Amino acid sequence: MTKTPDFDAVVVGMGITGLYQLYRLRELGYDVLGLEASDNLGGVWHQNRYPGCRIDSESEIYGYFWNKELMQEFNWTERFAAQPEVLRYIHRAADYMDIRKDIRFNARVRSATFDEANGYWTLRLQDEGSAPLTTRFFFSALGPLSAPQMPNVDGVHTFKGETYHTARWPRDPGGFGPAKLDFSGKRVAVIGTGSSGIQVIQELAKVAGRLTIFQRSPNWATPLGNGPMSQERMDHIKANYDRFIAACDTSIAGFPHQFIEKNLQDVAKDERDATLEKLYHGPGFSLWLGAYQDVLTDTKANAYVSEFVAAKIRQRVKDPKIAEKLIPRDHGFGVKRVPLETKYFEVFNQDNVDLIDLNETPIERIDKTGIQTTEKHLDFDVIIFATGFDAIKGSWNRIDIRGRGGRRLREMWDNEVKTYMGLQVADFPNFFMLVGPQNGATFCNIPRCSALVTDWVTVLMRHVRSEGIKLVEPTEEAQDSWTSYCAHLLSKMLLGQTNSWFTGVNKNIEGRNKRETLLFVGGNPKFRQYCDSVEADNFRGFKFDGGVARAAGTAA
Ligand code: NA7
Repeated sequence: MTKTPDFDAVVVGMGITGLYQLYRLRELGYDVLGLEASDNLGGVWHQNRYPGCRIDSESEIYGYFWNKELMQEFNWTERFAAQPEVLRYIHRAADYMDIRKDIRFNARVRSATFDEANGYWTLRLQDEGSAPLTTRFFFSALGPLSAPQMPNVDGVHTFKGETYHTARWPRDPGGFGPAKLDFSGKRVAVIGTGSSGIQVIQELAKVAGRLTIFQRSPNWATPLGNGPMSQERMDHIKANYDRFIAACDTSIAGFPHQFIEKNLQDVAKDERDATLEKLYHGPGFSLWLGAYQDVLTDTKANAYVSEFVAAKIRQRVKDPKIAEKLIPRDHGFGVKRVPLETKYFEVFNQDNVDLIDLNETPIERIDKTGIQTTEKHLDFDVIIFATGFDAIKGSWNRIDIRGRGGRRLREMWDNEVKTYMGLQVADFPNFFMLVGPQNGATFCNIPRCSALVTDWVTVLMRHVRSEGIKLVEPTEEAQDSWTSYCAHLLSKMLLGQTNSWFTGVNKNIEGRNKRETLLFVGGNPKFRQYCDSVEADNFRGFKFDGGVARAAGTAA
């Protein structure tokens, strides 16, 4: 290793996770740089500015718990904050970290190549005119949902009216929220009924002249339970933050909901129905992450809850034919991401709203004036694509990442995604992924769980610094063991047997029809225990400067 790189550590992606990792590395004494493709920080909260965009996590647990001053200063105004408030919060956190001076904006990384002779990474930016950067350590905090995906429909780019993708919404130049677009009286189409589609539909139904919803797959949405945050409640939260944090840290996905430690079938029908009723009307993911422990693993228990939610949809939607179309048939409750809603189902009782079931009448093409289905042509002023993302590995696939011997991460992952702890990949030394495939923070309340992962990576990087280590990478053996462990855990969950972005299936992308092991579903406490055991065992599974620190133990 002859040459000295420009930086000790570069963190790519300045969302909630990357900002914190950058800060922690700087505080450790590393010479750092943050790179962000966009013109400002905030990640998904900077980009996803569609009307109705908000968090499905209770506001008070969607934050940086390491900063006690910020926790005491910031007053959330709603129980589930809207996007502008979340972004304002992230900007305030950035003030506390004094981090903007360490970030280069409008810097999209095109490729990252490991230079074996010098033991560092060379990053090239999209902007051809910029010189490559070199860094010893390359941290990628790209976000699992940051590569927007358009539908693979003929003519998708030919429409002459207004088009928007929920994940690339125009911004209010002077504020944190969306640009002030006027949809009143307009004929608006929304394609997609995932979490984003449901949120935007709820809002636009209030103003659009005609709102036409193109639904391919309905979802098991449940009530969000939002409302204003009273000062009294905010004061209570501030006085009891430790308890709120503890509740998250002992729960499977970092939310303040715990599964009931009983199987559904073991509980008398009256009691279980009363419990499900209470959870359905409870806040946030109460029903998804707080019901009986077997609902997400046992087909019968799952079918029972699915039927319970189906009955709610039938109660809420006046037209029985439309209600049936809104009830999912291809998956049970909670085995895909559960969208949370506020009067979503009631939207279908409005005169200005139509539902097009794409299973009955698929879209044939989009043209200059509107959308042609197999049944009819509909003219629109606006088409909104709420068609999601090339999720999880898609964010990483957008960068040409090459490790030892020119190995391309993308090509390796076309075959099979393998990682150690969702943090590193064998033959890609000094390359770290945060909230990527198979990481403990990805199937989790991301701000909370990613901060815990970042804290742990910081412990590893402190060790690296104090020992003067130049190369960190996992052993193949540790990687195989971790990947098998993730696959084993996933196979026990019904969601592992279901096509969705959780399992890497995306009908809009060629070749993405087979399920993959992209998530660690063992839960936040188990992931942290694993991290602790690795640290206690002399960073088991990692190699430092080419030498094996210690043989990898079995993952379980
Ligand atoms: P999702 O959850 O991936 O939803 C995308 C929606 O778009 C979903 O209803 C899709 O139907 C639909 N879609 C995608 N492609 C098409 C085409 N070609 N034709 C018709 N409909 C289509 O993305 P979101 O942005 O809503 O949410 C992503 C995550 O962000 C969410 O889970 C939260 O964690 C935050 P499909 O189900 O594929 O049949």
